[in-house]
Amino acid sequence: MFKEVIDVVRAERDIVLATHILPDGDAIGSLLGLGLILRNAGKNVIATWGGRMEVPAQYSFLAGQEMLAAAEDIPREPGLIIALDCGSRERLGSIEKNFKHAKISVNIDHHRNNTTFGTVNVVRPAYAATAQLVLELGHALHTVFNRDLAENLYTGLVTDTGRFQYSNTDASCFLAAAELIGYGVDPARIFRHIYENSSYERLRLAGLALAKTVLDPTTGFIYTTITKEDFATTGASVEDTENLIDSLRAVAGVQVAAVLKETEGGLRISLRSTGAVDVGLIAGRKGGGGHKLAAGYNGRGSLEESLADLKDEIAAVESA
Ligand SMILES: [Mn+2]
Repeated sequence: MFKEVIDVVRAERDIVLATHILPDGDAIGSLLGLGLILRNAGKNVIATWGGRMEVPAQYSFLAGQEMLAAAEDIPREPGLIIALDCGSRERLGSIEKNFKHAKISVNIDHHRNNTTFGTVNVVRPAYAATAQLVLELGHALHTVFNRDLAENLYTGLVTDTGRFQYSNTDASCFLAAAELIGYGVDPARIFRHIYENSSYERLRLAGLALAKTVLDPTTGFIYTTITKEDFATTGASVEDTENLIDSLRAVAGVQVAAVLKETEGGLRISLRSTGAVDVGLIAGRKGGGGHKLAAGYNGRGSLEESLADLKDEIAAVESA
């Protein structure tokens, strides 16, 4: 699976790693995890993503952050760039042009609608997390694993599987987890960092958002909205909305959950499905990305217009 990747990695000394804007646990864990693998193999590694270069607080414990560099500090024409957990070149944000101008570009991902935008592509939708692909790439490169590296990959695995509860969780996830625990990962330590590291601002924003939740019991569509005022009142940031949607998805009878957020960069719409509706299809039609159970896109027009449009999309998918 990784033959071509290994060939290009062996031939290059300086390697740029990139992941998608507003990186989640799998994005950061895969980015830093592969960074540590390549650094241990003697490579000079720079890791980055487009937009604000700030590691969300719940991932600040992860090792390898000294490899991170701001998007503007990346070579304009890298010899080798590897995108991780990124469904399309657009999702790279401001790194997109460096990716386009790279001599060799590699795309390692598990999003089903990945646009195979690299010169070398390893896209495996059957994998629950990109971190699982990085683990296997590590094997192929004969990596000596340690706890720092394993914690990065475990973080990707635990976040993208919803702590091993989503329908993408299969035996291979538990085998990977068992292997990573064997390298020294302490699941309780990771749990505390990722899921019990909530800020007061995040809690207050969740309170506002949950109080506004609307459920349509006939269609099973549940949603809430977060306005600029909500962010301002609570002092919370966009990153603070990351797991909010899971609370909506958890309600009995829900088919599709949505959170519509007014961010600095415009209206951002996150979608989750409990299984019957493919939200990746909906997001894909709107120029966004994601997979069957989790997807997102940028809304057009006002919050109200985007919400009406989303309701139409869901009705069309459900009646199809
Ligand atoms: Mn992922």
